Parts: sequence; structure tokens; C-alpha cells
Amino acid sequence: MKLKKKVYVGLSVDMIHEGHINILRTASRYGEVIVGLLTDEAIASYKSIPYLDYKRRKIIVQNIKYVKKVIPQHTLSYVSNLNLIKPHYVVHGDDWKKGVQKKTRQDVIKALKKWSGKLIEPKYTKNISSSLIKNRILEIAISPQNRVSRLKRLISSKNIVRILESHNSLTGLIIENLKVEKKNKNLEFDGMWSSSLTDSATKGLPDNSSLSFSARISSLNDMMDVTTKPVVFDADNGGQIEHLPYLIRSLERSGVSAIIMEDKIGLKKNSLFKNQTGTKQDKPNLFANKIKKICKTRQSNDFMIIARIESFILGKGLQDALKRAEIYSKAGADAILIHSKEKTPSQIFSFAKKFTKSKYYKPLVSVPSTYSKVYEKDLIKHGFKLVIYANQLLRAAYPAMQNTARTILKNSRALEADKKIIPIKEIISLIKND
Ligand code: SPV
Ligand code: MG
Repeated sequence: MKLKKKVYVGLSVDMIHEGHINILRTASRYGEVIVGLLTDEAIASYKSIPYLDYKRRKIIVQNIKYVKKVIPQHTLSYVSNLNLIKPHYVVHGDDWKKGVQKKTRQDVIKALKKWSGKLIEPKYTKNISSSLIKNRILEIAISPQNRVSRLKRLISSKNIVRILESHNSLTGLIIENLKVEKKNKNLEFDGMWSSSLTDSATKGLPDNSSLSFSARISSLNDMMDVTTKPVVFDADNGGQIEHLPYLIRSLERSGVSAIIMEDKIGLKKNSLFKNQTGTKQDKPNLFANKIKKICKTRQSNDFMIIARIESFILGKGLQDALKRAEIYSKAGADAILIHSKEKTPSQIFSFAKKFTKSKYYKPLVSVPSTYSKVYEKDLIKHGFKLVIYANQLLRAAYPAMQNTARTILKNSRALEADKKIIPIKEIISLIKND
């Protein structure tokens, strides 16, 4: 009996549609179809993580009649699977000749050459893709529960999760929609940071907890209404332990994915202020009790508790920070934010070197406000999984608005300001209306 030829198809398959079936049907005409199903990590390396996780996607694909076998494809590149299987054919829609997958395609052609394999490229099925369907569904109905869980999934499938400060719905929409293509990858922010500093500044208040949680969550809900990405909430020190369950209930109900709570007590002062008199660090065990309280009261285990250590901010050393990290981790923190206001990341890197070896290691979070020169690749190298750009959008908007106001005053008319601001037409089309 003649052995069937081997046909390899690499797929992500988040939302199955007729485009996939067309490809698989075509592939099955050439032989036995082996699907290299991209893992969540492989997908996250070049676009947003899939709605369905690997296991669920595998169940779907292996039940399609054109498919003989499903194996994981751990990277965007097909090469290691191809070398393993040495298929006679690879089948992929012709859409990858352009755009982010161009390089992947070239590598496939090079690999196939080694055993005279062939690339088959059926015409791409127009006007349909998982991303299109997914965006549409997300827009219509992202449930708070699904949104809460997304941060944990991102952390486990990406090498670093990028969060940017958002202080209103419009900044939320920038984070939601902005995409930048760089080195064959689509880069985007993964979520929003609800900052106590920029929330307070937006309301003309100092960052000293005078703006209540309920006022902040009420504004936050406006942003939640028009966005789908995960939100990390800056809760200062969480307030009184007895009040925490109510705060957590509100946050989860809104769809927030994580709370960050700092281990300071006394009158709240922003950590980047030089003068920290009046604030001190909480006793580690008392702060651990707050963490335990949240663990007990949260509805979903996917709602993350991120403990923020202020030892470096208050002039204490590495040992104090490490001791606290272990206590907070044991108490149930899902991640640790080690804060610093140094100009370089050396302080947080010295912490990371030790903590990554601890048996209580948890993913690390960085807020590179003062040490903004640090590259994400160096954070990744040191075990950081989350980077929060904590205030940049407000810092960008404020001088732009002030300059425009000044220009109008100086010129006694608005014409000169027009040159530096976007046309009204663009503002109108910024917001979708369908
Ligand atoms: C915030 O953005 O409010 C923060 C980060 O808590 S920091 O300003 O560095 O304290
Ligand atoms: Mg803050």
C-alpha cells in the first residue's frame, strides 16, 4: 500500500471559520494533514493571546474531518516542527506573503528545500479572520469575569505584559486600539493602569488618598464600558483591612484584573516624592493579613493581588525588601512589585537576582518612572513579567493642553493653535458610532 504523503498546516484557530476549513480541505487533498497548533505562548509572541486556551482549541481542531493529527507548535516559526516531521507539503493561505508573517514564510520555504518539500498557498478567504470576529465579539460582549481572568493568562503566556496608565475613557481607547509593527511583530499595550497619581491629578487633587475609591471606580467604569483589555488598579495601601472586602467586590464587579497594594501606613504620599516624612512601612505581618483577607474574599482566583514593596522608597535595604517579599508571597500575593525611585534599575535588579532564586518567587512587576531608560528586554532577563508605564499619558497631555491655552491667549485668536492640534474631523472620527 502506498504511504500517504504528509501535509503540515500551522494554525492558531481561536475562532474557527470557513477560511480555516478551506485551507484544511485543500491540505487534505495532498495527503494526511498534521496541524501544528500554535500554543498560547507562540500566539502571544506576535499578537494578542487567543480567547480560547490551547486545550480547548485542540479539541476543536482534532475533530475536524480533514485533520489526522494535532501537535503543538511552540514558536511562531515552523522550522523546528518541520525538521521533525519533514512533510511533503506545507499549506498556508497566500495572505502571509505580506505583513508580519513574511519572514515566517521565507523560513518555511528554506526548510522545505532541504527535502524537496513544497509550499501550497491557496487564495486567502477574504473578509474573514479570527481577529476580525474576535474584535467584533469583544466589542459587543466582554463579560467582567472574562476580563478579570485575562491578566493572569497574559502573564502566563507572554514574556512581558505591558500596562500603560489610563485616566479616562479616551486614554483607555488609545491603549485599546494602538498597534505598532516592529520587526515582524504587532506590538500593543496589554492593559491599563488605574493610577492613584493620575486619577487624583485629573480631579485637581493631591495623590494622598483624598479621592475616594468609590469616586475612582465610578470614573473607571466609564472606561470599562468602552474597552476590553485588563485593568490593574492602584489601591494605595488598600485602606482599612475591614473595608477591603467591599473594595474587592466593587473591583471584581467592574471587571478589574488586579489590585496593587503598597505596604505603607500613615498619611499617603506619592512614592516619587523626595520627602517621605509622615509615612512609614507597615509591619510585614499586618500587611500580610491584608493580603490574606483579599485571598479569602475575592470571588475569582484569577483576580490577582500584587503586593508592592516600598522598602527602597523609604531608604531601607535589600534584606528588608527580600524578607517582606517572602512574607507577602507566603500570604498569597500573586505577584510582587518592587518599587524604586533611583535613576537606574540596579536596585530592582539586585532584588530580582535574589528573589528569583527564592522558593517563594512570584512574578515581578516594575514601574520604570525614574529609571525610564531601562529596556523591556532587560526587565525580562531579570524575571520581570509585568511593566507598568505609570503616568506618561497624563504627562503628555498636560503640557500639550497648557501650550494650546497659552497660544490662544497670546494671539487673541485660535488660528495659531490650530497648527499644533488635530482637526475637529479627526476628533469626531476617533470615536466609533456604529
Ligand atoms: C501611581 O501611578 O499612582 C503610582 C506609581 O502609585 S508612583 O507614582 O510611582 O507611586
Ligand atoms: Mg499610586
